[in-house]
Amino acid sequence: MRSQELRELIEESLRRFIDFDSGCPTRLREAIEYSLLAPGKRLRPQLVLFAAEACGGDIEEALPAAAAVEMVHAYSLVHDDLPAMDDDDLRRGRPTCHIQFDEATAILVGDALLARAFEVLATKIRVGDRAARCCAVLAEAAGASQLVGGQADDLNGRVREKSLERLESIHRRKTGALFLASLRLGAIVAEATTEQATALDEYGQCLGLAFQIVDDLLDVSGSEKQVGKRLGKDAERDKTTYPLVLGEEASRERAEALIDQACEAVAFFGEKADSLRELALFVRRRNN
Ligand code: GRG
Repeated sequence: MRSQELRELIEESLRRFIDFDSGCPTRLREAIEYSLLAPGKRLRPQLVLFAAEACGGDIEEALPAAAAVEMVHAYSLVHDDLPAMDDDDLRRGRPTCHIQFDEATAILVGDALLARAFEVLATKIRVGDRAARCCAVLAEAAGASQLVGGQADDLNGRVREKSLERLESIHRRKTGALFLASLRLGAIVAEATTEQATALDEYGQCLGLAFQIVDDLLDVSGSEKQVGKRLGKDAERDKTTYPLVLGEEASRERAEALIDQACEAVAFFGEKADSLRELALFVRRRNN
């Protein structure tokens, strides 16, 4: 499937799965649409679909899982931008949710998206056993030991230890967990073999770290207009980053090596993993 078609399928599913009934107040609905349908890269939903495709599964069947993981991601961005967290006013090239609406609404948008993600998995993944496994995988990735734990450590560690080990531990949880969960969701929907699931896990771990290294590099040398969020905030907040710990050149080399490793991990899928390889190459050269 061409990437434009795939993109449209993802956008259409996102819209469809937030079609709340009349119990949802208009302003909340607008804020949810504003946040979820904003022009993001949709990397995580693509990972779900490409993983399913690599394992011989059906892309249409994986769409609810793709939408669910993007909902969790969008919730995390809305909450991360709040004054109590990263306090940002620009996201995806637009005012952040709490600036465009208000803080209480932004908190509720996150809450609603998180709940909806699990409702979609539980009700739209066709086989019951697979739906339950998808819920468990996404809940673990979004939970206190992964996404939320990584965010908590990141918020608490701004002026402390600047070791590579601590940095990677935060990113494995804050960024990597949702990448990995995306691949695992695709694998569950497509009933992957153990060998396929293991390869996707290695791909996901490498890609997640590479993505974060590139994110840190963009914060140092990217263009605010292209990236669509405020840059230079890591240094401003004394955050530990890859360029700070390794230097810019070594960070770039590490990202390259991780992307190569990700591509090697999925080599045995042959051309069925072409999309996964293309996505890894996009992460390497991305400027937004
Ligand atoms: C609030 C529980 C909670 C977690 C927040 C997502 C997050 C954790 C923080 C955002 C800050 C940040 C720079 C995170 C690491 C990289 C990241 C997740 C960037 C955003 O992802 P992209 O580039 O965004 O895929 P788009 O907008 O393209 O979807």
